[in-house]
Amino acid sequence: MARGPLVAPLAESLVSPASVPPVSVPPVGVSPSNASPSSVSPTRPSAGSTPDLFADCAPAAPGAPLALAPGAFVLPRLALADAPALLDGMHGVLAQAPLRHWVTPGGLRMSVAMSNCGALGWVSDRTGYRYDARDPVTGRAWPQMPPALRELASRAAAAAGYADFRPDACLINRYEPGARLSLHQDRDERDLDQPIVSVSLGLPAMFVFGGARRSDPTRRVPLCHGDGVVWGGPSRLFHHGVLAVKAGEHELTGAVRFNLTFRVAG
Ligand SMILES: O=C(O)CCC(=O)C(=O)O
Repeated sequence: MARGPLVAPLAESLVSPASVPPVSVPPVGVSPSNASPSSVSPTRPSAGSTPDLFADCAPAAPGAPLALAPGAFVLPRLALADAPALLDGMHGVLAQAPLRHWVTPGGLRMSVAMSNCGALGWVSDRTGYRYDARDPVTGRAWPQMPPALRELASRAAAAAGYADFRPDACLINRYEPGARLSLHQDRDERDLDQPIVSVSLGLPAMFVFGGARRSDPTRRVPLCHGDGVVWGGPSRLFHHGVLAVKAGEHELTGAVRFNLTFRVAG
């Protein structure tokens, strides 16, 4: 996750649920190479209704990529079958590099707990945001990226039209109910030609995807267990965030949501 100078700390007000109209992302008959913003037609629920994320997240087979913005795609349930192996691999990482709540340069404790695997890990403290080859908590190199994670990331990228994606960083985010990630850009990575690949596991969440400017319109994208999101090319630096996760129970993760976000950072 790249949060440079233009990226606000985790101020809870940056993503205002009231100002972000909920939309669903209907299937569209486009391939990654021909997507345009108009490929997604927002459909709003009737006034006053709240999207039922749990109903939306009933297990389903993987679906065709849904165009979200130029270069950005939702990959419905892409990781459903791999989820147990992904969670096994992730827990192996967390046994070596436990989750922790980073502090932002502004001194705020992030509500999302994080850890990393791969050659580089995303860290934050009072001195800034950066990628580091060592876990500042343990002093050791980050655990290796489990093959199941690496392979899934490459497959997701390929499904969105990005061939040969070889991530060297996987950020593990754990959301307890109420945890959220404010609107931000991922821009600490060295090679911005490489996409970001994100995989959701466990409780559902509402992902918010905007544009190059913080003030650009945003759309809400419900993310379910097994969903992938890939953004790169023209949307690589688009702002995004996650609204506060609602309480619930998932058969594989219990009361939390995990997100694995893969980058080529170095
Ligand atoms: O949890 C998510 O779905 C998104 C995570 C994210 O935006 C990030 O790690 O930069």
